[in-house]
Amino acid sequence: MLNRLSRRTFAKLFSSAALAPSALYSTESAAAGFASALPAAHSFPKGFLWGSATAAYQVEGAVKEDGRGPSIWDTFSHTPGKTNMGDTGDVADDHYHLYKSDIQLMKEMGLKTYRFSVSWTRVFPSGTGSPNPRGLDFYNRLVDELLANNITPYCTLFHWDLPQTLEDKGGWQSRDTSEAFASYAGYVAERLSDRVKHFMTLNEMRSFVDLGYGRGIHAPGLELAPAALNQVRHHAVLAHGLGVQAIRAHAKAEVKVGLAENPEACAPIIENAEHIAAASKAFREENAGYLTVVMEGRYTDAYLEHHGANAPKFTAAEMKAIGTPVDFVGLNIYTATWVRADSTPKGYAIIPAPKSYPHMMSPWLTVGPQALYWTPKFTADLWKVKELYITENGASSADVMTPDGQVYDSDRVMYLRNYLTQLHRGVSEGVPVKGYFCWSFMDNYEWADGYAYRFGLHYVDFKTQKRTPKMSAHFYKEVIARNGLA
Ligand code: GBH
Repeated sequence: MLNRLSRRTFAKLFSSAALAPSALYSTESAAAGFASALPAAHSFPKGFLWGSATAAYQVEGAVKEDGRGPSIWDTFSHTPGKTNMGDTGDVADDHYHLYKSDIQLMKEMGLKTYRFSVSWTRVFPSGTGSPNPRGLDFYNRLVDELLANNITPYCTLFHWDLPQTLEDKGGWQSRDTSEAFASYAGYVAERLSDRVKHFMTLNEMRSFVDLGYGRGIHAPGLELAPAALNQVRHHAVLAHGLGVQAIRAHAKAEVKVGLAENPEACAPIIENAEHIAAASKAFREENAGYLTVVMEGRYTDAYLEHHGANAPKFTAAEMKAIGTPVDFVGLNIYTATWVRADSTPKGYAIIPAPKSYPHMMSPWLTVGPQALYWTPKFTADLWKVKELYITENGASSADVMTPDGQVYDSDRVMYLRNYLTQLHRGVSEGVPVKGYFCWSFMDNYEWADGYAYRFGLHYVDFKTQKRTPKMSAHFYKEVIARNGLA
C-alpha cells in the first residue's frame, strides 16, 4: 500500500512519463487507457465544465464576407504604427471557413464547452438598423456544429469589435452606444436562445475602456481626460445592465446571463487574517468602476470621492439598470495583484512587481496562480454569487515547432498546472466555480501585439492555417479526461 505522499509522487512521475504526444493524443489512450485510472489527487466535481475560449476578431478573418461591416479594430489595425508589424485580423485563423475542422479538434481534446464571441458588425453592419441575416447565419452554423459534437456553446456578445459607424457617432463616449448594444444583444439572444443557454454581455470592460479610451494602445486609440474616461466607463457598465435586461426580454427560452470581466485580481501576499482582509478590501475598491458597480448597483463612496468633479454623471434609473442581478459571473484571470495590509486609512497597499518577478512571454503576464483561488473566492464572498466561471485563463509562450513537428511548451504546462491546482483549492472549499475556459483554443490575433504572441493550446502556422496541438493541449486533454490533476 502506498501512503498518500508517495502515491502523489508516483502519479506525478507516471504522468510525466506518459506525456509522450503520440501516446496521449490518440483517441483511445487518455480516455480509456490507464492514464485516466491514475489517482487524480486534485479531482473536480462531477460535471465540471472544461472549456476553451476565443473571440471573433481574433480568430474569424473573413472581414469583408457576407456583408460584415467594419469595426474599430479594422480601422485601428489598418492604421500604420498601431499594431506590432502592422498585423491585422483580416485573415487571422480563418475560423470563419475552418470552424468545422476546428470543432473536430475541440472534440478530440474532449472539450465540454466552447466560449466564442459574436461580431456585432456581422449581425448589424453599421451597429443599428436592419440586421444582416447572412452574418447571423455564421453563428447559427457554428452553434449547430458545436451541439452536434456535444460541446456546449457559451456566447459573448461583445469582445471589443465596436461597429465603426457607432464610433463615428461618439462610440462609448455616447450613451446611445449602450442602448445600441442592448438592442443588438436582444436580437442575437432572440435568434440563438433556442440553442444557446449562456450569454455574456461584455468582455473585459476594464481592458477595452482603459486601453482603448484611456491609454490609446487599443482601438479606437483615444487618450481621454479623466471625466470623459469615467463617462465611457459608465456607458460600458450601463451597456452591460441594459444588455442583461434585453437578453432576458427577447430570449425565446430560459437562459442565463452574465459577463466576462477581468477584475484586478487582488491577492494577499501573506495568507493571514490581516492581509486577507486588506486584499478583499482592495479587490472591491480597485474594481469599483467595473465589477463592483455591476454587483452593487452603486459606485463606492471612495470611488466617487477619488474622482471628485471628474466622477461620472448618472441617474438613479441607470444605476438600477447597471445593478440588474446576473445569473453568473465570468472572471478572466491571468495575473495576481499582490496586496499587503497598510496602516493608512485606506488599509491596503498594492505591491509593485520587483524587476525579477517571473512572467510569461507577454511582459504584463506575471505569474500568480493564487489569483485563481482568491478572485473567485472574494467574488463569491463579497456578493453572494452562486455561479462562477473562469471565462479566461492562459499564457503566452515563445512557442517553437521542433523538427519532429511538436511544440513542447513546458512553461505553459507549468503555468496551467499551477493555476489549476489553485482553482481546485477553491472549488474543493465550496467556491462555486462551475467551469474553466482556457485562453485560447488556438494561437490567434493578439490585438496590438499581433501574431507574435501565442496563447493557443494549438499552434497555428499562419501561412498554411495548419493547427498542431502543443504539449499543453495534451496536458489539458489529460486534465479533462481525469476531471482533475495529480
Ligand atoms: C484578455 O485580456 C483578452 O480578453 C483576450 O482577448 C486576449 O487575447 C487575452 O487576454 C490575452 O491577452 O499592453 O502591457 O499595457 C487580458 C487582460 C489586459 C492583458 C491589458 C493585456 C495590456 C497590457 N489584458 N493588458 S500592456
